Amino acid sequence: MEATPAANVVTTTVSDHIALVTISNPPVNALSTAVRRGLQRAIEETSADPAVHAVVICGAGSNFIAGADIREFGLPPQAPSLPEVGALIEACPKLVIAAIHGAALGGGLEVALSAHYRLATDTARLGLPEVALGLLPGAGGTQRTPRLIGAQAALDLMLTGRHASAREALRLGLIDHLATSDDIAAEGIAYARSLLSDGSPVRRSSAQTDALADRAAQQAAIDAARADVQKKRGLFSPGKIVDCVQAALDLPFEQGLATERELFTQCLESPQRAGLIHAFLAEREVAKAPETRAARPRPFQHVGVIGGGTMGAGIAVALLDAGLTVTMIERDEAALTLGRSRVAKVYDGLIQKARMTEDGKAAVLSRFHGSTTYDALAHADIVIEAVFEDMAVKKAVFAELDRVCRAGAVLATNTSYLDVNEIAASVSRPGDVVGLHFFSPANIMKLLEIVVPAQVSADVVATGFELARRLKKVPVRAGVCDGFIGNRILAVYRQAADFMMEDGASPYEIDQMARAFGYPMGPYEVSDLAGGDIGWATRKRRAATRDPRARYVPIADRLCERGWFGQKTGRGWYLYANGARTGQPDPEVEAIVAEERAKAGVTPRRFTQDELQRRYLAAMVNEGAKVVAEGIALRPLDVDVAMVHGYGFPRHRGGPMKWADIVGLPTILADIRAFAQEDPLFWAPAPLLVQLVASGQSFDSLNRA
Ligand code: T1G
Repeated sequence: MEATPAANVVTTTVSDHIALVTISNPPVNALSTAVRRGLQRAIEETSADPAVHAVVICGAGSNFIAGADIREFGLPPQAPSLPEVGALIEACPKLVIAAIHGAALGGGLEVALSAHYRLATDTARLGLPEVALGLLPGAGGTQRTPRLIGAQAALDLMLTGRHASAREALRLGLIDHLATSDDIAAEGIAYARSLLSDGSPVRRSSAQTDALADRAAQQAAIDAARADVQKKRGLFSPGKIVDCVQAALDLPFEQGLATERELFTQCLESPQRAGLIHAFLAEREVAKAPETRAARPRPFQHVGVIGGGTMGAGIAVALLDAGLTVTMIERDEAALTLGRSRVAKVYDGLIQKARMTEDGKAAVLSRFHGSTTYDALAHADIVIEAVFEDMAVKKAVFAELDRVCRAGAVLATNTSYLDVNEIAASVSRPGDVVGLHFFSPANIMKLLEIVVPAQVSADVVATGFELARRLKKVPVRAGVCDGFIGNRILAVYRQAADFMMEDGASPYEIDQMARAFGYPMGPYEVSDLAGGDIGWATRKRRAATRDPRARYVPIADRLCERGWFGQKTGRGWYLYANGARTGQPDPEVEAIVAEERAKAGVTPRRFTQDELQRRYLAAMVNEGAKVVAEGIALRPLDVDVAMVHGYGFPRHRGGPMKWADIVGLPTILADIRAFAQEDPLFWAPAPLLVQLVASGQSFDSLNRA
């Protein structure tokens, strides 16, 4: 999109004493330096213009203002700052009205709160989501919002980052008036006229006191929020937000503003800001693949799902939730009934939580069909196969699809590691075959690996991305290799964990390290949740091709041989007494670990948590670099998005490649070279990593290539 010349990002038209100030900075009217300068000029000029009695600020396009320009963070600040623009707007001697449609988020809402009156269209969304970027509202939001709506409501908006509807905003007191049409400029001008004719005074948010009057109640809300924040694993900015609202209660406005500025700067300098903004931008960048630029998706409404197991049923629910029509195919009626019940169970759960009605369920399931014959898919636009992970079984399914599906139908496999090229080559239309690798539970997990085989046509890949958009999934383009991006990297850092376990660390220490780093679970807890038998099958499958020189730790096999697969068998690495979802360390597991160490001739040693973390992450980053170098992932950011959305990598660290950039690639490479002293095969440094260090570049430099 052609950038709007700086001169035109803010325009002012005056008619009949009302100045209409319009911000036009596509795609979301972010408050770039040019917009801030434009707003400053507009307010200065209209303040000084005797013909102007009131000023209406609105946004062109589909939004008011989506906040500060995220891409400017980390760059040298340019004047005026947003707090200065806010102060100018608030100090304006003429009535200033913010006319809101679409998004008024972050700095965008702060601009509106600096105005004297606010109206919004019915579909507008208002919020202060800075916490999602590791920041806090840094343009007066933490001081003006509590003064308008009280500490509790303000903290709720700032700590959740959620978007409030216009009606809720009116109820809260964030806005004063609901527009009756979507013509926001006209609505704004009409509202300004009515305020002028009512003789409404200039009303500065910074001077409002009512909402904070009941000091005890406000303090209670702040204390409750502080207690809540302490539960949030290692996040930096939430605590600062609470400190700011405390300042809003305790201090005069200007001093509160100074506190906000100081704490905002601390958040800006925190690595979490870099990680979270990277995650925000990266999950939008991943949707831009060569195929989505080169081709348009094929239209689709009817999707077939082969298999009604856990994955098939989850995929069906995701498709139904996106408003698509679904036909599930199973080998016989009994299996089909099971598949149907798995789908229905999800909606029954929503009804129990009062998040759906029986009518709602019936309406969704009216788009859900089942059959035991493939002919039911003759008119399907897309078919997703989710059957047992066996090449012969997959090929048999695709042979049927090749027989019945209409020309132009997209044939997709949900395999998590099998060779998609081989599956494609087994049908008469390999150009229509693509991998769509969902993650369990498929109706919940955001990640969708779009696996691109050699013969696929660009519009089929583009259709995969469009499907992801419709399912509100985060798509990551992946090349064909064993495990694609995510599972391939998982296998390697899991090996690193097993090596540390055999060398002396307990599986519980390793899980503790991962949780301390920000993961919701450690690798052994994840194995127990997913089922140790899945990894066991992978290890057995790979045994034939494993490099005989490669180190192999059989401890996990010992547990699986005992049938200790995890939660589903009541024990795995942990004990799950009486169906508990949280496991207890198991002394028998530690005994097996000690026994296997002895067999391997290993004298166990102590590991610090720091060393555990360095090895775990170095293995992840090193394999990530190989995946990028081989073109399995387009860019390092694709690895980051896959690991954040599919493998629990802590979002505030941005992803393994971003984390490595923040730590410094020379440090990571030095670690890998040190670890390679013990095991040169496993710890062979990725040539891409060596090259980037040698040229002083970062992984991020490849994201921009
Ligand atoms: N700055 C720069 N670019 C932005 C942006 C922003 N604030 N918001 C969105 N974009 C880009 C985005 O990268 C994408 O680019 C395109 O716009 C469309 O976005 C001082 C510190 C507004 C609800 O956190 O939540 O203000 O990929 O795909 O689904 O206190 O974007 O096309 O090149 O998401 O319709 C606070 C972030 C900033 C809001 C629209 N604001 N944005 O959703 O489109 S911090 C936010 C959103 C701040 C002050 C502080 C959403 C949206 P590209 P999209 P969408």
